[in-house]
Amino acid sequence: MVGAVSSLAAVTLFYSCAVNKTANLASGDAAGKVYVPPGSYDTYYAFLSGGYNGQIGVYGLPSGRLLKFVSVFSQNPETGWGYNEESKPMLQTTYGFMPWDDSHHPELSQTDGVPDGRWLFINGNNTPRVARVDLTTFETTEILQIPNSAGGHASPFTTPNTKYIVSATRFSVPIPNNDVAIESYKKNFKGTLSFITADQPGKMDIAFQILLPGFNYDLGHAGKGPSDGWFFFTSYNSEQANEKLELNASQNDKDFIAAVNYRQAEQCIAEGKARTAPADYFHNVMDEKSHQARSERKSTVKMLDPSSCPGMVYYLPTPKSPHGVDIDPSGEYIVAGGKLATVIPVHSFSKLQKAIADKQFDGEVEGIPVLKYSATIAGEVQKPGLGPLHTEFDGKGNAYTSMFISSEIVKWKLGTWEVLDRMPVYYSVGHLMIPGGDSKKPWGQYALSLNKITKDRYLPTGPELAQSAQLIDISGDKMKMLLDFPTIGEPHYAQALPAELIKDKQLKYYKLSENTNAGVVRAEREGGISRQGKRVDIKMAAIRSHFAPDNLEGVQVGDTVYFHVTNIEQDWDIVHGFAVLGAENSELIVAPGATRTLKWIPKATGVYPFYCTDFCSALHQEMQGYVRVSPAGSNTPLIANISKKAAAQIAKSEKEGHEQHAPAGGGR
Ligand code: K7E
Ligand code: CUA
Repeated sequence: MVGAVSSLAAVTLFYSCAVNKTANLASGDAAGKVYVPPGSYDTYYAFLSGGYNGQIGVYGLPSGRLLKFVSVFSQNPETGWGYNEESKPMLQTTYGFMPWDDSHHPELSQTDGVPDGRWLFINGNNTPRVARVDLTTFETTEILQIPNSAGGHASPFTTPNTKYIVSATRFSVPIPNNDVAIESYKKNFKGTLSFITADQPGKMDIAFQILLPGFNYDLGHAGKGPSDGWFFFTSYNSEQANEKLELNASQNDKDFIAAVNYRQAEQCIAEGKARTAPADYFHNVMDEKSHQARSERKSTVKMLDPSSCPGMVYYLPTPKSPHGVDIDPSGEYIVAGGKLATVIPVHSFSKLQKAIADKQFDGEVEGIPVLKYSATIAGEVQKPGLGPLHTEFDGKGNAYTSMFISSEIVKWKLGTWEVLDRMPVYYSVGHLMIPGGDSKKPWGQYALSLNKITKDRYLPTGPELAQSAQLIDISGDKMKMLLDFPTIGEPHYAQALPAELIKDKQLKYYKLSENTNAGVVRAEREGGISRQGKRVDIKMAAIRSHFAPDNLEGVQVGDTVYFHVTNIEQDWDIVHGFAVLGAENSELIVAPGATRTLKWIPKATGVYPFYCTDFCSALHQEMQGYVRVSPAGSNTPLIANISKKAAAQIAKSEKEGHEQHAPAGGGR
C-alpha cells in the first residue's frame, strides 16, 4: 500500500514537471471571444463557490468579470451581513452563532431538469447547512441546518423540479452524537442522507433522513428522465477506517455509489415505516417585508432505516474512492470520478434496473444489497488521464472530465467511451462547469475549469497565490483555451445560466410602504431617540445626502444603543451606509427601502461622529452626524434634532405612551 501511495506521489511530481510553465494556449482570436465592450453585458451569470470563505462570487462570462459577492455563511463586514441585527439570526446554529463556513457546491433550482433562475442553493460543509439565495435580490434568504450530520459535503444537489435538495454527511459519527471511543467506529458510527424540501421559499425542512453504514459520503446527483426518482451518492472509506484514512481508506479495490430510490422512501414514509428520531437544528429565514431574520429550533426528523424499507437503497461497486457522480442529460449514464482510479467507470441506469429485477447481487452491507459491478457497468473510459474528479456534459453526446493529478480537462464520447480531446489546465483542476452541464439541457458553449493551484500564472502575492478559473470554448470539435481569471475564494463547484433568464427580474428597491421592520421610519420626521432602561433606540432616515436626525444626545456610558437606519430612497442602486466611531462590529449597508440595525456599546464619554460609507452623491461627504455620550447617570436629556413639526408630532404621540422619547427640534 505504501508503494501505491508513493507511486501516486511520483506521478504527481512527474506531471507537474511535464507541463510547460509558461504555456499560453490561447489562440489568436481568443481575446475577441471574451471581450465584452464597455457598455455591453456578459451573456452568462456564473456563480462560483467561495470555498473556505463561505460565500459565492458572481462573475460574468465570457469576460470573467467579478460582479458581486453574495454573503452566505460567513460574516461580511463589507455589507454588514452577520454583523447587523437583522441578519444575525441567519447564522444561528445549535453550536451557537456560527460566523463562517466552507461552501463548495452552488446549485441552481430547476424546473423539469433545467435551471430556471429562481434560486441558487449552496452547502455549508463544516457546520452542515444549506442556504437559499434569491436570484431577484442576490441575497441569502434562508439557511437550514442539517441535523445528525457532520460535514455537509454531498450537497445541495437538486431533484429535477427542486422538490428536494440533498445533504449527505461526509464524516460518519455516532447518531445521535455522543461520547464513545473512536475505536468503536465500526460499531457506532453511521452516515446519513438528508432529503430537504426546497420548492417553497421560507419553508425548507428535512423531509426525511436515511441512516447508512459508516462510510464517508462525498458527492451526489439526482437522476433525470428515466432515472428521475433516484439519487446517487458516492462514498469512500467503505473500509470504515477511523485513522490514517490516507492509507486505510484506500484498501478496497472498490467503494460504492449509493443508488437511492427516493420515491420508494416516500412510499415507506406514507406506510408509516419511518421512525421519529431525535434531531437538533435551526431553520433561519429572512423576512422580506420586515428585513428581519427569524430562527426556529427543531427537534425531530423522520428517519428511515434501509432494513425497514426494502428497495430504497442499493450499492453500486465503483473503483477506488469515487469522488464525483454525474448523470448525463439523458438520465441513462451514471459517471463516477475515481480519484485513484485509472479508468472512468460509467454505470447504466437501465442495467441497474435490470440487475435489481434479476437480483444480480454480490452480497450486502448491513442489509443493503450490493449489485454486481459487471451487471451495472455500461463502460469504462480507458486512459482518461490521472485523478478523474468531476464530469459535465455539453448536451451533444460528449462528456468532459476534470483530471486533478494530470491537470487537464478530457473530452470523451458517451456510449463509445473514447477520448476525443484534452486541454491542459493550470493547475490541479477540481470541478469543471459547463452552463447547465449537470442538467437535462446543457447550454454548452463554454467549460470553466476551476483550478486549485496557479503557481506561475499570475503576479505572485506572497505565500498564497491566486486561485483561478479558466474559460474554454467547447463549441467546436476541439477545445480552445480562451481566458484565465483569478477568483476570490477557492472555487470548488460553480453553476451558470444565460443572463437573459434573470437579468430583467432584478428587484430595483424594496418598497418602503411594505417595510414592517420594528425600527423603520418612512419619513424623516419619524426619526428620533428613545430610552428604556439602559437600552437606547435611535431611528434614523437616510436619504441623499443626510441622516435625520443627525445630532443625538442623551446616550450614556453603559447603554446599549441600537441605530435603526432606514434608507428611504425609492430608486435603484441608491444605497447608503452607516458607521459610527469605535463600533466593534461593522458598518451597515442599507438597500433602498430597507432597514438595518447596528448595535453599539459606547465605552467612554465624548462626541462620536457617524457617516455614510457608500459614496451616494456629490454631497456624500457631508452625509454625517454626531452622537454625544455622557457619563452613566447624567441628566443630559434625550435629544434628536429633527424638524419642529416632526418634534411636535412625536411629543403628541409620546403623551399617549409612557416611554421616554425625545426628538425636540433643537429643543433643549
Ligand atoms: Cu471535488 Cu468539495 Cu465538490 Cu472541491 S469537491 S474539487
Ligand atoms: Cu449616503 Cu453616502
